[in-house]
Amino acid sequence: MLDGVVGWPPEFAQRYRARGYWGGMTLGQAFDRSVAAHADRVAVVDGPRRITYRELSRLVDRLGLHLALRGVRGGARVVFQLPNTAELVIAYLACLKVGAIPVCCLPAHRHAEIGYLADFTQAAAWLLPSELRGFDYIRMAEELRGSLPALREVIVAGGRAGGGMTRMEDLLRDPVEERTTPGSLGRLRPRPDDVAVFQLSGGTTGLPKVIPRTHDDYVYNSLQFAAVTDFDGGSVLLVSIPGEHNFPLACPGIQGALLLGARVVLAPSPDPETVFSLVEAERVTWIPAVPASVITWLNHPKRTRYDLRSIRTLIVGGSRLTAEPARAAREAFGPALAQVYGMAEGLLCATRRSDPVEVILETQGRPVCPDDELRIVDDDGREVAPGELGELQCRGPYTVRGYYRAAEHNRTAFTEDGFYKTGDLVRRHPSGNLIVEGRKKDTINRGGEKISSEEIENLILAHPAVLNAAVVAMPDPVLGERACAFVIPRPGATLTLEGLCRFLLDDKRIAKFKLPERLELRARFPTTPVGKISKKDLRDEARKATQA
Ligand code: OOB
Repeated sequence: MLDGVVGWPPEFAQRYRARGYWGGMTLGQAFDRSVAAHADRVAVVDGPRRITYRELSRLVDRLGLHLALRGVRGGARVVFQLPNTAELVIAYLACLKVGAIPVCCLPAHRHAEIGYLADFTQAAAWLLPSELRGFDYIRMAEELRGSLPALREVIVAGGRAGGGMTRMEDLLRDPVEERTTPGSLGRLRPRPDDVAVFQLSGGTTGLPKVIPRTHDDYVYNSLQFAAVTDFDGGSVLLVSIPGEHNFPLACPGIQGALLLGARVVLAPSPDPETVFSLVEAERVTWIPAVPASVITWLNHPKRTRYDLRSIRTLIVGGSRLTAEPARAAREAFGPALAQVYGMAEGLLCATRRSDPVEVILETQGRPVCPDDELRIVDDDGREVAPGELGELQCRGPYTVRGYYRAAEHNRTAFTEDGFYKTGDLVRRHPSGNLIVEGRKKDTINRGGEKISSEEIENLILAHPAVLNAAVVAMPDPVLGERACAFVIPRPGATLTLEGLCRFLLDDKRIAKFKLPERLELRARFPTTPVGKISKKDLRDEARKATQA
């Protein structure tokens, strides 16, 4: 086990194995088994490219061998920043097979996020596009490289590479297997209880937290989620959310689809017409989506011109699906609509096809595993009465016991008996399903992308015109929430939203989705009885300001 990873206590591990949740198989082995059974099926559709399982497996093994020869194997960390293309799928599986650990960053991340995460995980490699939506990733890599001594390989997918970088295309074309004797590299295959993937937390702290998911737990995550949401080898999955996210990657996601012999259709973005035309052309059956996308799809004037009848499951989560779009989605997609409440830390809840309509519309589902243990507690950590609101804590065979290298934070993020404190405020619906009513944690959920208030506040505080700052959520009809920054300027100084955003983008170099979208200047902040900034009052002020 990697240093800095908290595993499950032996008695739990034993129970999860005995009950068959942990199958003792790595993701790579499970993929190989699927390839053997489905070699001629189409595995991945990426624009005009259609890749069969046989071909995919050949590319995965080739890239894996290249990585291993470069020392990217056996626990080495690999920063993933690839858009939804076949290269993402190939590289992900290649890493899993040689025991390199994908760090699930996003194409939207910039210097601040990548610089921190590559350093924190001591990443040996970084996979990135050359250019995307007008942003030059090669330049970012050139600018960051010098400060990342552990980073040996920068591998570029699509387009040109910079000096000292490698084009993934060149690796995929080079039949390295023909000149490498099998076994000459020693044992490459990881063990089922090794860390397979590093996911990123939704972030309540100043810096993002890294979530270690093992092969055993991540295989189960995908297959069990598939089982309760009617996903099987005949399914056609459409991925329009950035593929590194846990939801489109592993619930059952790209990985689950490929373990089952299903087809993965990659969309570059959730743009409505792109999605509709792919659904029609590929007879897509299964779509994971955030509420913001669903709202945009429902409102699109050309939706009814496309044949979307192949959709069997439209599963919505990542942020709360409110009543009105839920009803509209049910009208448009009928029994295909389902809800999921999940987290990169593990726990997955989903509504079931057999649930009564109101339960599908009003709840965010129930756990997918009989051994998911849930507790709803008050501020003192005592369980609340049935139906009352409280914070959800959870523990189970695919919920981590700690963040990577975060001993101190883990003491407050988990209970002594190993429950993860979700920070979400939930209540039980009479059906037993959960309703997610809000949250205790200080984050903004912007259309499913999580923003840590503390992270952005710390950056704003570095602005010379700022005396104090507080970032809160303000309501948005499509995204659900957006960030509103409250700032007390220094005496005589002033600040505009534009100036603040320029500072955050050009000086602090953060991902654009984290930018505040409204700035409110104040002489003082409302406080709580104990003298802390009252975020509740600020949220109320932000709400009123958006209505004005
Ligand atoms: C998913 O994962 P993360 O790690 O990006 O975010 C987890 C957080 C939860 O703690 C909760 O605050 C929020 O996102 N959330 C929801 C929700 N689903 C997630 N809040 C309200 N309603 C929902 N349905 O977001 C994620 C991971 C796996 C599957 C689906 C979503």
